[in-house]
Amino acid sequence: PTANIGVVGLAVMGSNLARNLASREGNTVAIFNRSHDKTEHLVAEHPEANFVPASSYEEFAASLQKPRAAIIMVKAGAGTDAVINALVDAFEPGDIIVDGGNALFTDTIRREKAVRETGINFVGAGISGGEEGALLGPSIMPGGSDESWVTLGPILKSIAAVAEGEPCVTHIGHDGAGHFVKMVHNGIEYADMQLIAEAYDLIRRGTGKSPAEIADVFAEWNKGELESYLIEITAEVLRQVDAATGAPLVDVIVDQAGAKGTGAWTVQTALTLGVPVSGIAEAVFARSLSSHPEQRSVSRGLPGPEADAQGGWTVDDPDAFIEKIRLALYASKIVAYSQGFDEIRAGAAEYGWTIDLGAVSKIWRGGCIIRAQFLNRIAEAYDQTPDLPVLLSAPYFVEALQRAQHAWRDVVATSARVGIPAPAFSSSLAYYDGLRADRLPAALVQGQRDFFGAHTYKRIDKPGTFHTLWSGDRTEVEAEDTH
Ligand code: NBP
Repeated sequence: PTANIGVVGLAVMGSNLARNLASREGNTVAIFNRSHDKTEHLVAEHPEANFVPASSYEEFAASLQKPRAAIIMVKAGAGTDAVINALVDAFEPGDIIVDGGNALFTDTIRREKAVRETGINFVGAGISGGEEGALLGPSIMPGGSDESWVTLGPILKSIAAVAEGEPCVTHIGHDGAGHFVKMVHNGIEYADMQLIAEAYDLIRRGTGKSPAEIADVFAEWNKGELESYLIEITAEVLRQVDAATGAPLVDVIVDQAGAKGTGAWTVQTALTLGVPVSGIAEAVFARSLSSHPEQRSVSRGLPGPEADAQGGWTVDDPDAFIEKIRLALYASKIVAYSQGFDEIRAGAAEYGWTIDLGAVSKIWRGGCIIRAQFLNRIAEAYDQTPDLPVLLSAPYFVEALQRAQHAWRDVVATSARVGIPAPAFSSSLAYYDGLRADRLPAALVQGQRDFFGAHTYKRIDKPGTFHTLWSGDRTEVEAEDTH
């Protein structure tokens, strides 16, 4: 056997990952695909690559040095289970099976448990960066055992993106930890994209600037604290002119955003964990709202405000307005990341993972869709205080929020006043104000709960659990803690 790593599944992601692996010094890559023509095609297209093609799982296993390590890149779900079963049959105890697809972390936990019984290591690895990342260097989020990391670590480091001299891969934690973190990465990505879209919409409707002019605004923002891949590509998309009509491409694209489900997973998981990822949730819901044309068409005639953005409203000072939106975007982005890291913290506590949050932010600096300068600030915050209860309370972010908050409030108020939906901006602000509140109306909610369901409450002035006899004489009694 000559190969030190294998790839199963040679569609676009697997092919690119295999080519990336083969391009690195010292790697020989065993390759296998269910339909053999894809394997032959890849070998024919890349005669320079160090590939060992296999036409069966047995041949694939025989071509790998021990402990064998293979990365699966097939359609998530039933395909992944089929390949795992075949590899478990062909491999031996001590070998390593990596699922590099977008699996739901609970599936990864289940698979890891089942595969572990055979003595084989199973590693769920989140891989971000799309096709280009797979080929040139993705951000990689592997879970799995410490034992498998010994073999896999050097191989994954050799193919990962590099940010400021460091490879964008770290052992996230056991079993499903890697896919959990990848899931939250995608959730943050949804929020980031929605916030940028809201910023664009407000600028366009408030200033009347063309998409190409707004592209210049984003290109300028990309030189400052908002510098990121998503801001960069936003400028590119806005600048694009449709060849068929000559119109800005963004005006030709149907305004319905699709989703493959990882954003929804992030929110569903957060609901189960009790983590308020409201910005991410609004981003997922905004895509859902956009994708109901039948509801939107019957709602078009609904009344709007007097100063209606659809009726020729414009701002007096476009430059000042744009700067306010930049600040609102930055503040809301801080909230989105803070919520995402909160979910990782809560997931780690729930599933017993030890996750270094600073290390997570560092491996997102390159290769992945949310790569940004900003992630260095997050790493610094966790370096200073590893058990920070909420990211936005770190000194750097407090200062940034202080600087941004007036503009943020102004932008949210304006959007409400003129009827431009800014769900991610406004929910982020509500979250921020909720966190910093001295007292929340949750006290009233708890009172209501006690009224109709005898759910009890705690008092601010003495320990214990209490209930008011609402349907009796309304005196207070000490109650059993029913929480
Ligand atoms: P697809 O998701 O389109 O899957 C196609 C591959 O799955 C083919 O190799 C196909 O083999 C194989 N396959 C299927 Br379908 N069922 C199988 C089975 N029962 N047994 C064996 N092989 C089976 O490929 P992709 O777009 O390259 O994505 C691969 C993974 O990467 C997915 O999990 C996807 O979610 C993830 N992904 C990630 C990113 C990212 O940015 N990180 C981007 C895109 C995709 P065949 O050739 O014989 O049909």
